[in-house]
Amino acid sequence: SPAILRSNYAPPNYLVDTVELGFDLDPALTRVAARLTMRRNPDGRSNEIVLYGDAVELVALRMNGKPLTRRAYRLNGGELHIPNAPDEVTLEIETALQPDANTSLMGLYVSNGNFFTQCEAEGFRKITWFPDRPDVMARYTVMLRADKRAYPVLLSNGNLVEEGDLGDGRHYALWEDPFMKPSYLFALVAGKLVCQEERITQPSGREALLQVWVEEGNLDKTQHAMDSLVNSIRWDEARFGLELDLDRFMIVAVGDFNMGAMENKGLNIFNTKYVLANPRIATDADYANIEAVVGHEYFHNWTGNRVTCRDWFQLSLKEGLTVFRDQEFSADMVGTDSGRAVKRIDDVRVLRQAQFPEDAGPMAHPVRPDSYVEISNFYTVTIYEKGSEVVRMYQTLLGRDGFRKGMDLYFERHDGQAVTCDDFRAAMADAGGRNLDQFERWYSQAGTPRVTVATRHDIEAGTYDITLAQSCPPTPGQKTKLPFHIPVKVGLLAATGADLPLVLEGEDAASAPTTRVLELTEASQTFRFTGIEGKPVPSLLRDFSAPVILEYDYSDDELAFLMANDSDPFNRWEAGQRLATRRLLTLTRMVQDQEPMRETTANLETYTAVLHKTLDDATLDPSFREMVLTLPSEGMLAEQMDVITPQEIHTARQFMRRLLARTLRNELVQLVDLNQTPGDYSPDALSAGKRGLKNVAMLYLSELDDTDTHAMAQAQYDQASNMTDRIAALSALQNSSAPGRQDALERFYTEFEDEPLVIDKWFALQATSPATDVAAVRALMRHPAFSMKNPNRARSLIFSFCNGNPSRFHAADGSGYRFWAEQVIALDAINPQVSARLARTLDRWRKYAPALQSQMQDALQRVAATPKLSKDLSEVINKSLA
Ligand code: BAL
Ligand code: ZN
Repeated sequence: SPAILRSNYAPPNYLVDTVELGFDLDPALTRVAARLTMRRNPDGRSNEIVLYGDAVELVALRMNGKPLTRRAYRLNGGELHIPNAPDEVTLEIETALQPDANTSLMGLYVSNGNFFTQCEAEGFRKITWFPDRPDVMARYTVMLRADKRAYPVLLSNGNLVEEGDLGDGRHYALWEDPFMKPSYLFALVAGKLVCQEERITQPSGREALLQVWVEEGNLDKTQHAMDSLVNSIRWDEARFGLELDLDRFMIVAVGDFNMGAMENKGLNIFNTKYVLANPRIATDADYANIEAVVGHEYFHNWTGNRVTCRDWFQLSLKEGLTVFRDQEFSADMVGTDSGRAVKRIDDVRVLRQAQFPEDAGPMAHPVRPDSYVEISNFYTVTIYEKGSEVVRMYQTLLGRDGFRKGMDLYFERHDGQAVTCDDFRAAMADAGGRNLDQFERWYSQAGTPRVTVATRHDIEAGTYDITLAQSCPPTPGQKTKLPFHIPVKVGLLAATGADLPLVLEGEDAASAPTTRVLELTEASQTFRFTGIEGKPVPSLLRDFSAPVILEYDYSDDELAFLMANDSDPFNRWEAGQRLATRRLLTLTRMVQDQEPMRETTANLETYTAVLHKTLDDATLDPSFREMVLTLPSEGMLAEQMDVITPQEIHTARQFMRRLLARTLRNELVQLVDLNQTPGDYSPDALSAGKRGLKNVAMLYLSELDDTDTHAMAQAQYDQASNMTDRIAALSALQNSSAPGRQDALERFYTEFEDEPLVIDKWFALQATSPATDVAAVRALMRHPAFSMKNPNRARSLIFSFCNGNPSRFHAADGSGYRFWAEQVIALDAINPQVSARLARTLDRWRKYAPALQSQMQDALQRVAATPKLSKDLSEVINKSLA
């Protein structure tokens, strides 16, 4: 398939004013009648109408009332061209589809007997032929007709204007969306569903009906999603002055879904995983994720729907911004400073673990890509998470108020439009009175910049120089890079641990701040601070102020000092991670060299001493202490190595875990005792933090694999009153030789057999256990509860194994890679988006040790040689092998 290029963008030749859609819903054969009123776009290039269609049968096509003969239009793959069209056009298009045969979960499909749609990015063209591109915005009216008993609930975007019976057991509902929208925001839902609802009044006095729709039997799991929705609405009013613009806002949960959720105007469709929760089935992490995703989709109503993307290259315009908004929302919901830091740490962990590798691999692309083959492959951590970091940097550069002014100007200028990342940057620059031309490189250049720091203290002059130098490695299609505009937040710590006032040379010393943003815009720059008597310890890139890799040659003692004293909680955590990473990489090298790992040579004392102190510090949030106690993941460590050897990383990390468990045993036991949360379950940050700290301690203790720790995990499993404690205990049991481990696993299954989201956890727990090899995964695939067709289930077993069990997946005999190839191929025939995601697992094969590399290459080539691969999958495989 040919690549689509950003440079080829041309405005549409025709605009669509209104769209009337009529659906006769039937799982085996649904008929769709579309009526489009269109007119020539003054900015268009010609009088040719271009429509897109994908695997949808064209039954009839009429223009201005007359059937179009086969000679009057040209069909060219997925495009239908009508040349020489009049200036004003009414098109009537009839199509036929088979929703129950649609396993791609794009367009109109059936899940558990109900109808759902997914149109972003290009699913609408699976429903009808249409100018399916985001810069074509229209007003939609939708008539749904279906059997009343099988499909009592009929939903679409906007307001319900009419409903009634049609005779012969069928009924109808007519929906009207008052807002112009691109086709990717169209949605319909039909089926047996029930809802929880709530009415709210907004500051302007406008009232709105909020609904959360689920299958019957799940009504006891909707309260948290509803609370999260109400909180999201309140937060967007308070922080950005943005109100809900609809009379009715619906969330619908569906068990078969490719993504997390979808922001269709007024009718958000969600993966059940991000809606359903009660203490019995959902963990603290699930509760937090639901809050974040409900927020994310709700915030899209302004950043995405009211102002949308001109073309799909601008995807980060709405996604980066909306991720930033949901991150800020979640942080504000926690409230405390160290709670905010924990959220920040979580987000940075995702960025480093997933986005940095993407940016250093064959799929690397700028935040605003220049080309794609299949746009579905570009719903990436770069577009989302790096995009969010780019938005965060505006806030860092302009301040919170300046950023708000920029947002206000953005809406003032572009409400109702389809715009570009440049438009957003212009609003920020103009509102802030700043030149942000160079900042554009964050959108156009891929790769993670490296910032190298050198310092120099001149005792006599009392000056301290910080020299920042930046570089960025080559990425596909981009050999050389120009300097970025990088905000580097810094502080300087005195020997007492206190922050020093930061006075740059030539500045007035009065009221100097203790944290400031250095703006690095050149390849190298030196910043001179004055009035620095004793040698300070620099705290660099506070709050992770830019998505870069920062290198500075800290001594172990300096890191321990920062870990104990830094007023910036992010950097306090960061210092601990740097110390741990050093130890772990040393240990990994010992394993590689077949040297025995020894505590003394591992030089762990500095690290464990300061860990002791941190864990005992009851003034620190439990969730923060949990973060400090968590070692860098195997994936994070892999990122630090030139040649990745997963087995050795695993062995070294396990060694360190056991060592820490032995060294800190008494503290860990105490943490378990002191952080119990008796009484009714509450997902609030403090309670969740306590459970998190207690459970991470229990998991460490399980490494000791003795009767005491077995008994501790078994007791927690038996007495757990919520899923967080239950699954943590189950995990600790699985991580040991406890006699009750198999029995607990079986009991867990029986108890939650009817809760698909919990059975996903059951599969995932086994898939990620170092005890589970490929053979065991294959056996689990034969379990009656396993299905390849349900994305959540496929992810819970296959993805969890391939991405979350490195020591087994990277088995020396290549069995993991052969398994991967088989599953990628099998999934592609069912659902290309899911298979292309799994394909990404091997895209960095060149980073691995040669013996693994060649087997990975074989597996990739085996997939490449398979006939009839989807566009999605072949793009990923071709780029990986290129
Ligand atoms: N727009 C696709 C799903 C999301 O990012 O919300
Ligand atoms: Zn989004």
